[in-house]
Amino acid sequence: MTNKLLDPVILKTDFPDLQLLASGKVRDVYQLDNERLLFVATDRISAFDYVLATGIPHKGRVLSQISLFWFDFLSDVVPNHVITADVDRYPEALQKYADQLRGRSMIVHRAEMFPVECVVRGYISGSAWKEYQATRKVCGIALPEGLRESEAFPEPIFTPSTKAVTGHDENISFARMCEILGAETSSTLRELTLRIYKKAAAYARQRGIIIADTKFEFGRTPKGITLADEVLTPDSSRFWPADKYSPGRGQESFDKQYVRDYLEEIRWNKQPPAPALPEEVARRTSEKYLEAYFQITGRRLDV
Ligand code: PZK
Repeated sequence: MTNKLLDPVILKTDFPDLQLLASGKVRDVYQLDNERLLFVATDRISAFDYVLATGIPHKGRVLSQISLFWFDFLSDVVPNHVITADVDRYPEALQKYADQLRGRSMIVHRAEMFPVECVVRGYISGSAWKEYQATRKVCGIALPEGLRESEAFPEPIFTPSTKAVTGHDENISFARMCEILGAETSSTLRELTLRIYKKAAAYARQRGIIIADTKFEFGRTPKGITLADEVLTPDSSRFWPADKYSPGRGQESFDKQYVRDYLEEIRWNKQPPAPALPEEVARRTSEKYLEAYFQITGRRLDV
């Protein structure tokens, strides 16, 4: 019999003596000292831009372990910010939080982050599909006529964005990125982004997942330009189940489809407060995250 008390859903962590550096919809970053941060993934889930009242069992661990898999898989292409995810090797001052941290956290190098999000798209979807229909371009990149929704681009495209004041991402041209970061850094980030995406997407495709698009964040550390944040997770990417892929329409989300379907069904007006999820929707969604972890890594997460 499984003891569910061993895996409580964590919506809010409780680290009273740690200094919070940044808090996102689903993850939090704490400052440990001048060189090191503690990165923590909770079990929160967002949909239609809001964090829901219900957590998804195992989600924080699944997303952390997926990022760790990719950091290792990509370590021959780019250095990454991970120092360790082994809680037994965390500083003594964190040991009292070991049960909250295990499996869902990592200690990372503090980086000087570049204020541009490095987005790469292999398939046309979301804001890119809207922009293409209006202008036949995406982020200033001219594209062939006649692309259908969800179709693969002839080649993956680099479509950088910046955080606008609203908190929403604003697509920018590569020329604008060069004004912000300089041409040399911008070219390096574009080349790295495309190489990383191509290597990861080819691997995932063989394992039944289409990575339609994704977002990387880079910073500067003593290792040089370094891959940071979370990497190639369902939260930072569009994952599509390959066996259901069909261009000419929007695709099902690998992980959030049950959540979106439920929220549409109850006709939530998409204004706060965000509703809770029925237990069955949360459980089936949890199973999708565990399945994504298995499909990508070939391993089952202990539950
Ligand atoms: C850093 N974020 C985004 C916001 C999050 C993450 N290695 C690093 N060095 C310095 N800063 C950051 C990182 C990383 N990764 C990333 N903010 C700061 C962010 C909210 C919650 F978990």
